Amino acid sequence: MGFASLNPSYGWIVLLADRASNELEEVPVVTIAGVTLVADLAGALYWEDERLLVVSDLHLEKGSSFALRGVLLPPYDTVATLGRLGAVIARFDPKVVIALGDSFHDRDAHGRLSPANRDILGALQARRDWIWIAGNHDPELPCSLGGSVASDVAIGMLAFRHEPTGATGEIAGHLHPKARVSRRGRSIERRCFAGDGMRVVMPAFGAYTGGLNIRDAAFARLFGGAAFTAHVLGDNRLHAIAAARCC
Ligand SMILES: [Mn+2]
Repeated sequence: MGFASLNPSYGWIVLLADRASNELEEVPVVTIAGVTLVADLAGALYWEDERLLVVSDLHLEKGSSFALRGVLLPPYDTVATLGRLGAVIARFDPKVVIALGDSFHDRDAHGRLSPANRDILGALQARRDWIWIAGNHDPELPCSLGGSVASDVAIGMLAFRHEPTGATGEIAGHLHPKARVSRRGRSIERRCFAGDGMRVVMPAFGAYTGGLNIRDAAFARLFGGAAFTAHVLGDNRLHAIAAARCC
């Protein structure tokens, strides 16, 4: 895969050449501090130059976490989330994967991974640099999980951390942004990337994760008002919608 050309009339779309078939394809992108990343509709970002894939807030074992407290959810969230992650990894074949924190729903959640899910995770990690960024739900992850653990990572113009600080070039998670838009009298709410060109907050990737509406004050504080864009994850494309137009 490689960028063919930027289409300035759309801004967030480039033409991507599939090297194998030599076909051109339009893909959505999000630009952060001058770096253009492919936005995958599953809720991941891919940095072609670094062959780096980033996902946030997997919240693995959320189902079993609730079960421990007597709230029964179907216990299939981990296998569903790992399955979607596997599909994204197969699409991009990244050299580096960053899990941007809250990868596990609670401090002990990694210990509740079933042997089968542990194997699935191990297969995803094979032949890649895997970085677990510490989140507030999973501040301490053991080496036995594979990969390395970090509080944050800086590469070139970009900084990867769990909780957004608003710094330039920051890719963060934690807030689980969702946007609600009304169209023809119908209101829909979908996960989104929230960004203003200099920083972005990623959607939660996990199967059972809730979301925070981007009109919440937490986003206004981060972006200094509503001058940012919701890159909304649609079924077939990414919809760039001004935050001020969301409700
Ligand atoms: Mn968090």
